[in-house]
Amino acid sequence: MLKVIKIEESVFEENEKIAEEIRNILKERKILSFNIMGGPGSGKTLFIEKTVEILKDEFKFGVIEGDIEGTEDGERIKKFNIPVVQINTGGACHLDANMVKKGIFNLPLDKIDIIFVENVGNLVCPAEFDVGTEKNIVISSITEGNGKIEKYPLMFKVSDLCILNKIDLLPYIEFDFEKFEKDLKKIAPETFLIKLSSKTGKNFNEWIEYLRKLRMEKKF
Ligand SMILES: Nc1nc2c(ncn2[C@@H]2O[C@H](COP(=O)(O)OP(=O)(O)OP(=O)(O)O)[C@@H](O)[C@H]2O)c(=O)[nH]1
Ligand SMILES: [Mg+2]
Repeated sequence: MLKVIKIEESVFEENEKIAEEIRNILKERKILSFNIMGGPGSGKTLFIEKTVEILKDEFKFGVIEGDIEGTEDGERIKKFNIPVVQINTGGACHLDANMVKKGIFNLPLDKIDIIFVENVGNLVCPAEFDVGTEKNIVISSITEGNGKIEKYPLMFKVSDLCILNKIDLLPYIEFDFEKFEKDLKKIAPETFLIKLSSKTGKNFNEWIEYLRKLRMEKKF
Protein backbone atom coordinates (compact mmCIF):
# COMPACT_ATOMS: atom_id res chain seq x y z
CA MET A 1 0.00 0.00 0.00
CA LEU A 2 1.31 3.43 -0.92
CA LYS A 3 0.20 6.36 1.13
CA VAL A 4 0.90 9.83 -0.28
CA ILE A 5 0.83 12.81 2.03
CA LYS A 6 0.81 16.23 0.40
CA ILE A 7 2.86 18.22 2.88
CA GLU A 8 2.55 21.49 1.02
CA GLU A 9 -1.26 21.52 1.10
CA SER A 10 -1.46 20.58 4.75
CA VAL A 11 1.12 23.24 5.68
CA PHE A 12 -0.88 25.96 3.93
CA GLU A 13 -4.18 24.68 5.37
CA GLU A 14 -2.81 24.72 8.92
CA ASN A 15 -1.29 28.17 8.36
CA GLU A 16 -4.61 29.54 7.06
CA LYS A 17 -6.43 28.27 10.18
CA ILE A 18 -4.00 30.05 12.52
CA ALA A 19 -4.09 33.20 10.37
CA GLU A 20 -7.90 33.29 10.71
CA GLU A 21 -7.53 32.84 14.47
CA ILE A 22 -5.16 35.84 14.61
CA ARG A 23 -7.52 37.95 12.48
CA ASN A 24 -10.39 37.19 14.89
CA ILE A 25 -8.31 38.03 17.96
CA LEU A 26 -7.27 41.37 16.45
CA LYS A 27 -10.76 42.14 15.12
CA GLU A 28 -12.30 41.59 18.55
CA ARG A 29 -9.89 44.13 20.00
CA LYS A 30 -10.28 46.54 17.07
CA ILE A 31 -6.57 46.43 16.32
CA LEU A 32 -5.55 47.32 12.77
CA SER A 33 -2.61 45.25 11.52
CA PHE A 34 -0.19 45.31 8.60
CA ASN A 35 2.18 42.73 7.18
CA ILE A 36 5.11 44.69 5.74
CA MET A 37 6.94 42.74 3.05
CA GLY A 38 9.63 43.52 0.49
CA GLY A 39 13.16 42.70 -0.62
CA PRO A 40 16.13 43.04 1.76
CA GLY A 41 16.95 46.70 2.32
CA SER A 42 13.89 48.08 0.49
CA GLY A 43 13.21 50.25 3.55
CA LYS A 44 10.67 48.29 5.65
CA THR A 45 12.12 49.22 9.02
CA LEU A 46 12.66 52.88 8.14
CA PHE A 47 9.05 53.06 6.87
CA ILE A 48 7.80 51.74 10.23
CA GLU A 49 10.15 54.05 12.17
CA LYS A 50 8.98 57.12 10.23
CA THR A 51 5.30 56.19 10.68
CA VAL A 52 5.68 55.67 14.43
CA GLU A 53 7.64 58.91 14.75
CA ILE A 54 4.84 60.90 13.06
CA LEU A 55 1.85 59.19 14.70
CA LYS A 56 3.09 58.12 18.15
CA ASP A 57 0.92 60.68 19.95
CA GLU A 58 -2.16 59.75 17.89
CA PHE A 59 -2.09 55.93 18.01
CA LYS A 60 -0.60 53.23 20.22
CA PHE A 61 1.68 50.97 18.19
CA GLY A 62 3.04 47.47 18.60
CA VAL A 63 5.65 45.93 16.29
CA ILE A 64 6.69 42.37 15.46
CA GLU A 65 10.08 42.16 13.74
CA GLY A 66 10.86 39.05 11.69
CA ASP A 67 14.44 38.26 10.74
CA ILE A 68 16.38 35.08 10.10
CA GLU A 69 18.83 36.14 12.80
CA GLY A 70 19.74 39.16 14.90
CA THR A 71 17.94 41.92 16.75
CA GLU A 72 19.04 45.04 14.87
CA ASP A 73 15.56 45.93 13.59
CA GLY A 74 13.98 45.23 16.99
CA GLU A 75 16.52 47.57 18.61
CA ARG A 76 15.74 50.29 16.07
CA ILE A 77 12.04 50.16 17.01
CA LYS A 78 12.72 49.91 20.75
CA LYS A 79 14.01 53.48 20.86
CA PHE A 80 10.42 54.74 20.45
CA ASN A 81 9.45 53.10 23.75
CA ILE A 82 6.73 51.02 22.16
CA PRO A 83 6.24 47.27 22.60
CA VAL A 84 8.31 45.27 20.12
CA VAL A 85 8.87 41.55 19.71
CA GLN A 86 11.80 40.24 17.66
CA ILE A 87 11.21 36.87 16.04
CA ASN A 88 14.20 34.95 14.67
CA THR A 89 13.10 32.34 12.16
CA GLY A 90 16.40 30.45 12.43
CA GLY A 91 16.75 30.04 8.68
CA ALA A 92 13.20 30.24 7.36
CA CYS A 93 12.84 32.89 4.64
CA HIS A 94 9.43 34.11 5.82
CA LEU A 95 7.20 34.47 8.86
CA ASP A 96 4.27 32.09 9.17
CA ALA A 97 1.04 32.52 11.11
CA ASN A 98 2.24 30.41 14.01
CA MET A 99 5.31 32.61 14.56
CA VAL A 100 3.17 35.76 14.36
CA LYS A 101 0.67 34.28 16.81
CA LYS A 102 3.47 33.86 19.34
CA GLY A 103 4.50 37.45 18.67
CA ILE A 104 0.95 38.73 19.12
CA PHE A 105 0.62 36.99 22.50
CA ASN A 106 3.79 38.72 23.64
CA LEU A 107 2.34 42.18 22.96
CA PRO A 108 0.09 44.06 25.43
CA LEU A 109 -2.93 43.90 23.13
CA ASP A 110 -5.25 46.04 25.31
CA LYS A 111 -2.81 48.90 24.92
CA ILE A 112 -2.42 48.76 21.13
CA ASP A 113 -4.32 50.33 18.19
CA ILE A 114 -2.06 49.37 15.30
CA ILE A 115 0.37 46.47 14.78
CA PHE A 116 3.13 46.35 12.18
CA VAL A 117 4.61 42.97 11.35
CA GLU A 118 7.90 43.33 9.47
CA ASN A 119 8.41 40.17 7.47
CA VAL A 120 11.77 38.67 6.49
CA GLY A 121 13.34 40.60 3.59
CA ASN A 122 12.38 38.50 0.59
CA LEU A 123 10.08 38.95 -2.40
CA VAL A 124 9.16 35.28 -2.75
CA CYS A 125 8.24 33.19 0.33
CA PRO A 126 6.43 35.82 2.47
CA ALA A 127 3.86 36.22 -0.34
CA GLU A 128 2.75 32.62 0.14
CA PHE A 129 2.03 32.79 3.86
CA ASP A 130 -0.99 34.61 5.25
CA VAL A 131 0.11 35.86 8.69
CA GLY A 132 -3.33 36.96 9.86
CA THR A 133 -2.93 40.71 9.45
CA GLU A 134 -5.69 42.85 8.00
CA LYS A 135 -3.60 44.34 5.18
CA ASN A 136 -0.52 43.35 3.23
CA ILE A 137 1.96 46.00 2.15
CA VAL A 138 4.86 45.47 -0.24
CA ILE A 139 7.70 47.97 -0.12
CA SER A 140 9.68 48.18 -3.33
CA SER A 141 12.37 50.78 -3.88
CA ILE A 142 13.61 52.45 -7.04
CA THR A 143 17.13 51.18 -6.34
CA GLU A 144 15.90 47.60 -6.95
CA GLY A 145 15.32 48.30 -10.63
CA ASN A 146 12.26 48.28 -12.83
CA GLY A 147 11.43 44.62 -13.34
CA LYS A 148 10.32 43.54 -9.89
CA ILE A 149 6.57 43.30 -10.56
CA GLU A 150 7.04 41.08 -13.61
CA LYS A 151 9.56 38.85 -11.82
CA TYR A 152 7.73 38.52 -8.50
CA PRO A 153 4.04 38.88 -9.47
CA LEU A 154 2.56 37.03 -6.48
CA MET A 155 4.06 39.47 -3.97
CA PHE A 156 2.37 42.41 -5.71
CA LYS A 157 -0.91 40.51 -6.23
CA VAL A 158 -1.32 39.63 -2.55
CA SER A 159 -0.56 43.20 -1.42
CA ASP A 160 -3.30 45.75 -0.79
CA LEU A 161 -0.80 48.57 -0.97
CA CYS A 162 2.49 48.96 -2.83
CA ILE A 163 4.91 51.54 -1.49
CA LEU A 164 7.47 52.61 -4.07
CA ASN A 165 10.20 53.87 -1.77
CA LYS A 166 13.44 55.91 -2.08
CA ILE A 167 12.08 58.36 -4.67
CA ASP A 168 14.58 60.90 -3.27
CA LEU A 169 17.30 58.95 -5.12
CA LEU A 170 15.78 59.64 -8.53
CA PRO A 171 18.54 62.12 -9.54
CA TYR A 172 21.09 59.30 -9.25
CA ILE A 173 19.13 56.31 -10.49
CA GLU A 174 17.30 55.56 -13.72
CA PHE A 175 13.77 54.47 -13.02
CA ASP A 176 10.76 54.31 -15.33
CA PHE A 177 7.72 55.17 -13.18
CA GLU A 178 5.37 54.77 -16.13
CA LYS A 179 6.49 51.18 -16.70
CA PHE A 180 6.18 50.39 -12.97
CA GLU A 181 2.64 51.79 -12.88
CA LYS A 182 1.70 49.94 -16.08
CA ASP A 183 3.05 46.63 -14.73
CA LEU A 184 1.19 47.07 -11.47
CA LYS A 185 -2.10 47.86 -13.25
CA LYS A 186 -1.67 44.79 -15.45
CA ILE A 187 -0.49 42.26 -12.86
CA ALA A 188 -2.09 43.53 -9.65
CA PRO A 189 -4.89 45.96 -10.62
CA GLU A 190 -6.37 45.99 -7.10
CA THR A 191 -3.10 47.08 -5.46
CA PHE A 192 -2.97 50.77 -4.55
CA LEU A 193 0.31 52.59 -5.23
CA ILE A 194 2.02 55.31 -3.20
CA LYS A 195 5.41 56.70 -4.28
CA LEU A 196 7.38 58.21 -1.40
CA SER A 197 10.64 58.62 0.43
CA SER A 198 10.92 57.28 3.95
CA LYS A 199 14.20 59.17 4.27
CA THR A 200 13.18 62.73 3.31
CA GLY A 201 9.46 62.32 4.00
CA LYS A 202 8.48 63.31 0.43
CA ASN A 203 4.84 62.19 -0.20
CA PHE A 204 4.87 60.33 3.16
CA ASN A 205 1.70 62.16 4.05
CA GLU A 206 -0.21 60.16 1.40
CA TRP A 207 0.52 57.00 3.41
CA ILE A 208 -0.33 58.70 6.71
CA GLU A 209 -3.72 59.75 5.28
CA TYR A 210 -4.32 56.21 3.94
CA LEU A 211 -3.62 54.83 7.42
CA ARG A 212 -5.80 57.38 9.22
CA LYS A 213 -8.67 56.66 6.83
CA LEU A 214 -8.43 52.91 7.44
CA ARG A 215 -8.42 53.48 11.20
CA MET A 216 -11.48 55.70 10.97
CA GLU A 217 -13.43 53.26 8.81
CA LYS A 218 -12.87 50.54 11.45
CA LYS A 219 -13.98 47.91 8.96
CA PHE A 220 -11.31 45.50 10.18
N1 LIG B 1 17.75 57.43 0.29
C1 LIG B 1 16.87 56.64 0.91
N2 LIG B 1 17.30 55.66 1.69
C2 LIG B 1 16.37 54.88 2.31
C3 LIG B 1 14.98 55.09 2.18
N3 LIG B 1 14.33 54.15 2.91
C4 LIG B 1 15.28 53.40 3.48
N4 LIG B 1 16.51 53.84 3.14
C5 LIG B 1 17.83 53.29 3.54
O1 LIG B 1 17.94 51.98 3.00
C6 LIG B 1 18.67 51.14 3.91
C7 LIG B 1 17.83 49.93 4.28
O2 LIG B 1 16.69 50.36 5.01
P1 LIG B 1 15.94 49.42 6.06
O3 LIG B 1 14.79 50.19 6.59
O4 LIG B 1 16.91 48.86 7.03
O5 LIG B 1 15.46 48.28 5.06
P2 LIG B 1 14.69 46.91 5.41
O6 LIG B 1 13.79 46.65 4.26
O7 LIG B 1 14.09 46.99 6.75
O8 LIG B 1 15.90 45.86 5.38
P3 LIG B 1 15.90 44.33 5.94
O9 LIG B 1 15.13 44.30 7.21
O10 LIG B 1 17.35 44.03 6.11
O11 LIG B 1 15.27 43.51 4.86
C8 LIG B 1 19.01 52.02 5.10
O12 LIG B 1 20.30 52.53 4.92
C9 LIG B 1 17.97 53.12 5.04
O13 LIG B 1 18.39 54.33 5.64
C10 LIG B 1 14.55 56.17 1.34
O14 LIG B 1 13.36 56.45 1.15
N5 LIG B 1 15.55 56.90 0.73
MG1 LIG C 1 14.30 45.73 8.36
